[in-house]
Amino acid sequence: MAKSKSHFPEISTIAYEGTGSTNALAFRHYNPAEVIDGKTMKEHMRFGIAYWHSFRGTGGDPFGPGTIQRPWEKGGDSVSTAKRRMDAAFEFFQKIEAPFWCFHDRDIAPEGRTLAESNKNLAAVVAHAKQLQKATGVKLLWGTANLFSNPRFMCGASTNPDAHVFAYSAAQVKSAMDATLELGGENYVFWGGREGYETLLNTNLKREQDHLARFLHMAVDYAKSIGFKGQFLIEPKPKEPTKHQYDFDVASGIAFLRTYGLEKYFKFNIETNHATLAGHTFNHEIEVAASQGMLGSIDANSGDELLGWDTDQFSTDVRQLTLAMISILRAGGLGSGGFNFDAKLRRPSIDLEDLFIAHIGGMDAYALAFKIARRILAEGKFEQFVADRYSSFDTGYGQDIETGKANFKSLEKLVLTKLGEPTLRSGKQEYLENLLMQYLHG
Ligand code: XLS
Ligand code: NI
Ligand code: NI
Repeated sequence: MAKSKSHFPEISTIAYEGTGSTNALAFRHYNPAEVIDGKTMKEHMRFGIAYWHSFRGTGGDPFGPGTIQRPWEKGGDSVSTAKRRMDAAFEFFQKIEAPFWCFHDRDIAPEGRTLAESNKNLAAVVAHAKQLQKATGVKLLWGTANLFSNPRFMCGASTNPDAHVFAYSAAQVKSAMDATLELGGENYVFWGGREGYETLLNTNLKREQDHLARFLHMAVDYAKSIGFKGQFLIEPKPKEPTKHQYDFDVASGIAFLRTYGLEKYFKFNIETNHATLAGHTFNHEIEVAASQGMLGSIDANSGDELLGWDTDQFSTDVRQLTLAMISILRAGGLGSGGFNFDAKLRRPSIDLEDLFIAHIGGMDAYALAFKIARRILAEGKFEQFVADRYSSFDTGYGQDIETGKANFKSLEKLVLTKLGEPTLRSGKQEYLENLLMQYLHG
């Protein structure tokens, strides 16, 4: 491949300068080369860059068009622009020290007038991406299909009332899975797009959910047929764009997958602000997935505490991320998943360097949270507290309850003859919150 000119000539590879640094274009906590437990930080964190935000986001909102202009965006929505944009993207991935990227089919290649034309465009750009991956060592964390932007998907994709749209969606996902396989993707994501409804007055909820399950079974079968070994991930979100999305949160996702015999094939891609929109904490969603061995990957971002929609901001909330990291590390990590920055610049953040600064902040916040969480787990104070809190189930009649040896009659007898009234123990929430503050702020 010809060595093209730099798209970021003024910015070199972001260096780790430590906490003493005041350089806005340096890492203060994420040291990619630092070895911890035999693995580099780069390997531990598995950061991914979301193509749709970082290279297709223009800052548009419902009140006005984009504000962000990039020098490589000339030549219209063509395959050659797509390739030039991708060159810029891979230069960015390298300079920001992210080992992974993620994409939707329609982010990377223009949609054609027909499906055949779209497939052709996609194949051309995927071939280009494959070369860039080889040249840079950047790998694909996951691929997915955009089944929500084109007007044909206005009433959903696999949950569309029209079988024609279902068929089209199947064809599109087939190509997106081919592309993901071709690029060695480690996972494939299903975010619900417009899989939900606006009003039950025009909706057969049961039929739509059956169709969604049928679609996912087809995806599982197709993956087997092409030898795709990556992990399938469901990304729950409670609302937006539809009023009610079927993959509402992790708990409803688990129920859905089990109802339709799909639980063996899927884990969850948990997005920080989707959790908040569902009325949960990020940490809660991680724990629910982890409790069933279904924690897959993270879409790292944040909402705004005053806004009730998916603002997709970069997060520097170290407290929240530390709590999330404790749960992730306790669950044994993310396996083939990673931390994908599903986050975008604010509309007035129009400088090229803002793209770097935003990711530096997100990466530093996660790296710092990772380090604090490791210390918390190593010292084991919270773990010990929780273990003690449940210790009455470790022996005697408590153990009998857990192992199924106790029943209502035996327990009634025990209370009447021996136990009497329980002794109350404090939950110590304030003590634990203060302890957390010590780890965070000394
Ligand atoms: C939208 C989702 C989307 C998925 C990928 O809210 O976060 O960006 O991550 O389709
Ligand atoms: Ni997401
Ligand atoms: Ni989102």
